[in-house]
Amino acid sequence: MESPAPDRLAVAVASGVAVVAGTFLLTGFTPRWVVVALAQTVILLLPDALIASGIQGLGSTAQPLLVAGSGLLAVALFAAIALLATRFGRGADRERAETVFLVAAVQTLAAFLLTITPGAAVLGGALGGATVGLAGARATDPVSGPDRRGLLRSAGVATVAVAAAGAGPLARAVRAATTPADTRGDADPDPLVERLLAVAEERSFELAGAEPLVSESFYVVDKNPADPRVDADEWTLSVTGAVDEAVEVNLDDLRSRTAQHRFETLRCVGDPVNGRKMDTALWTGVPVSSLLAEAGVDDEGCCVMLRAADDYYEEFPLSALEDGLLAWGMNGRPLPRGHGAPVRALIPGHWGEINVKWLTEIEVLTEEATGYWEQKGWHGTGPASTVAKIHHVETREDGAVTVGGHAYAGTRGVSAVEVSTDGGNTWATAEVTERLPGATPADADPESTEAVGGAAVDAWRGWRHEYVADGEHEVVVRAVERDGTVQPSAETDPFPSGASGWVRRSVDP
Ligand SMILES: Nc1nc2c(c(=O)[nH]1)N[C@H]1C(S)=C(S)[C@@H](COP(=O)(O)O)O[C@H]1N2
Ligand SMILES: [Mo]
Repeated sequence: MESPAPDRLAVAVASGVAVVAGTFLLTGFTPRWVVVALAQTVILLLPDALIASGIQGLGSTAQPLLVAGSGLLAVALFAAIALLATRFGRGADRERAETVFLVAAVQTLAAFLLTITPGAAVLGGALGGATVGLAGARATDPVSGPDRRGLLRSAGVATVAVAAAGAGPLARAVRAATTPADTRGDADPDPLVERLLAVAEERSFELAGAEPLVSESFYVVDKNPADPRVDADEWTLSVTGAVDEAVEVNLDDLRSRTAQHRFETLRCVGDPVNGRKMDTALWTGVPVSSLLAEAGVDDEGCCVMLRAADDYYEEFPLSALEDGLLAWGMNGRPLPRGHGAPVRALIPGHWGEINVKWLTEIEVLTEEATGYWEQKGWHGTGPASTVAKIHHVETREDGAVTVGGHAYAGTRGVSAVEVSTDGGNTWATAEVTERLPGATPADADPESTEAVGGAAVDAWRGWRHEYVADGEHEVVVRAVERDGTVQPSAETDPFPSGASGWVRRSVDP
């Protein structure tokens, strides 16, 4: 009466798939899904040095691989539980019921231990057990006797049923995870934001291969296999530590303060010198200083620890935070989940990593501490280094070549971009875009000229240069800061404190 091993294996795998799909129905692609929880466990177990280069360096490549691997691991784990449990319950009906219950109970327990999410654990376990029950019932049907094909069919049907139920949410999650957030435009446009975005568009050079001044696709880097989903209605931000009085605000409190729009560039410390982890957006929020003033920072306060809903934490000087923005809007839309909804910090001129997403707490410290990435060997809490990138090369039939890209120098600002077409022997001054507008109060009159006045302190500029080619040229580019400092030529890798050096590209028309 005993079904041969391959069939039991098939049932067990189907049961494992049922748990993985069943839990997904309730959690979606969030840290509470068993697969993502397993991926996070794997990250915790891997050596820091590997994580250090893995995520900030590879980021978008490493994470989907990790999630896929964890998916297989999760199926294997729950299949193994089903396999072990079924060994104890072969034969009579009553025993089979006990087997189903045993499978469901152990799978539920395992899913719960992994995710601390009771609802999803119970649903997953129930589906896992039901799959075994369904298949087992067919296999030992007293009329037809042992029926291997029936058993396989049941397992197949159960798998297909669960997969079908999960297909919708899964497709949505995959789409959300793989489509870069379109953060431009707005369903309910604010005329001031529209005007600022229009100005950015007018000032952009149109260069194939390079982003306009407001990025169409903004890079994403964080430590999470799946981003936290923070309920905006329940979200609060507290200011704690060395302050006169701890302050706690919710989103309505924040939004009731005088907001402003700021063009700001972010760059990841893991960005290679000519990489793509540097982008610019128009952010809407309130200056952090308004909240700090309310809490009253102690004189001994030197630094801050920012904490987030994904258990991320970064420490840096209080003085850097004082210029920061608590942003809930990006290019006129609510801040997307992947960029830290409902509220993130924006710290002018500093590496991306202290621009904490899903922000929940600002603790004022009286002595320095170590942040998440610094614990893994990075030094990314300071000012971003100056860079000029070549993302556009276009050759025309008449021999003219146009090269272009962006230059960024944090709050030091870019005053000029210089281009060499002979490997760095001689230099010409490139054409650069007009600076983006400065911080604009959200209640400014969109019609007034002041609304687009000033210049952004922390935004990149576009550059382009045309030359006539007579064969191969080595194009080199470097930025000049506002005080005349020329970007240093010494080359370093991104790890541990950011890439530096001049970008070179040999161009053969
Ligand atoms: N909570 C949280 N905030 C975070 C991170 C993170 O892992 N968790 N990653 C940081 C890093 S390394 C960078 S470069 C920026 C990237 O912001 P973006 O994903 O919006 O481009 O977010 C920072 N903020
Ligand atoms: Mo980063």
